[in-house]
Amino acid sequence: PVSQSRSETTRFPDGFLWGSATASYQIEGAVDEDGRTPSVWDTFSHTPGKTLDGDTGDVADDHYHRFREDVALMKELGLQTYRFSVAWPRITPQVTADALGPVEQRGLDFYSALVDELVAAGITPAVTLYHWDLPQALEDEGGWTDRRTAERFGEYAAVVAGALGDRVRTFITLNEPWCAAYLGYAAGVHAPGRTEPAAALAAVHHLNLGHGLAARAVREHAPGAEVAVTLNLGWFRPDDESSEGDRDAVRRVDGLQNRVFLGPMLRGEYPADVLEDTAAVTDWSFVRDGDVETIRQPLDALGLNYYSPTVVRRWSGEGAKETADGHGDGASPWVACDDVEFVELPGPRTEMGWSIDPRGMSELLLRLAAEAPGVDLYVTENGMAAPDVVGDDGVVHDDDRIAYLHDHLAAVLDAVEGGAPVKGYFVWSLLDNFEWAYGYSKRFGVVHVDYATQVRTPKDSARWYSRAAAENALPAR
Ligand code: GBH
Repeated sequence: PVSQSRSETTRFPDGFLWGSATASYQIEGAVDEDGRTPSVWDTFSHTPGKTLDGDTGDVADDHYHRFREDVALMKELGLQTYRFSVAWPRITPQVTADALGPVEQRGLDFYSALVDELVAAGITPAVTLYHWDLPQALEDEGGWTDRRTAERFGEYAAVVAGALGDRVRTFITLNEPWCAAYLGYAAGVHAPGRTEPAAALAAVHHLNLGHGLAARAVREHAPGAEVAVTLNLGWFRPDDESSEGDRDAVRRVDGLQNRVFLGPMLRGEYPADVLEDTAAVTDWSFVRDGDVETIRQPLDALGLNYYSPTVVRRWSGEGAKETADGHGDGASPWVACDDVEFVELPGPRTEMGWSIDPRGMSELLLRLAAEAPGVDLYVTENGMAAPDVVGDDGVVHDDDRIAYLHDHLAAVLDAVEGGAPVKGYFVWSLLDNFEWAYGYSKRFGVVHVDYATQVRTPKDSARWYSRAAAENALPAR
């Protein structure tokens, strides 16, 4: 693919952090160990037909037992920071909607040992408090549709912040609440697999509320740490810039994916047009007095996960509807958007079928910089799935991934030059891992994992990324 970047400098700002990211359920395995109880992803992945080939996270990368080896690998690659998530069911395994229950010390000990190992290796820890593995017991009482889940999440955040806050640089409250709410409760392709549009909007609000309560708890219990949240903002463009209908389609999806989170988090208000657009689905009566003030907590940093662009247009209602959002056959995550078409883009795609356009990276970073002045930015995820082709030398030669990372890092530089305070970049992912509904069929790692033996082998992209980190600059592709 041709680089669409305008950037001419290849140096990153001094102190820029080069890292990698993972998530608990995708790598840990050890699902029955040290008191852990099931999460919604255990239940979902063990339900026939929900994940490709029935794959589960039961073993995954066995990181729970191999974390020292994995930290050593990061150190060898010269990675400077590591974003991982804490599995809530390891910390308070007996949680119910009404009470947090006792803290499981063995769960805390695991993450504490991981943090110690990182610090000893000179790697800065960044902790995500919620990357989708909700305790199943909470889902049984309504999950994110119930505000008590948000309340318990705030209490759980206080426990983790208190235990790890002396050594962790950044706490990220939520990873991609868009996915948790809409893929989990409207499209049903993620756990808990519900397909109820009204439930998804209730989940949006209670995830927002959970963010606010957790941000406040981290501030109190880990006063030295940065408070952040990670959003997967969409980069939406109209099919026809001159069409009012297409531009309105952009407004609609931007409202549902971006502004419904940014509004309350940054400005303490839900966008009026989103409330109006969704009025036939819900009256939003789950929003109580004071909630938006709770959601709007001072933030030190915002995390952006960016993978691909989206083009939309107003659907005329005639002929077959284009559904390039990947939800053609089933329920849609796009609540109240029956008249929005997702347009199939020409050009390069990743193994996920996602289009590639690095310009979305710089534009979204610049948008965040404008909307949240004074707040630091991180790219908390970016990367691509690519086929598993191991060369005769036993190494994956993933030139396409190197090109993808190069072009997106160049787009980060564009944003920095445009004034966006981007402080670091976390490649998704350190390791090949359990790719949610796609199971082990999709590989995002810069390090290859042989699932039969658990042997880790850095791909060419890991070596290339390692050089970028060492030079704090963009190497040639
Ligand atoms: C992230 O989700 C997750 O945080 C991480 O756990 C996961 O492994 C990783 O990305 C890779 O999937 O359907 O063409 O319109 C990203 C989920 C990806 C959902 C882009 C929306 C839109 C692409 N998002 N997707 S398309």
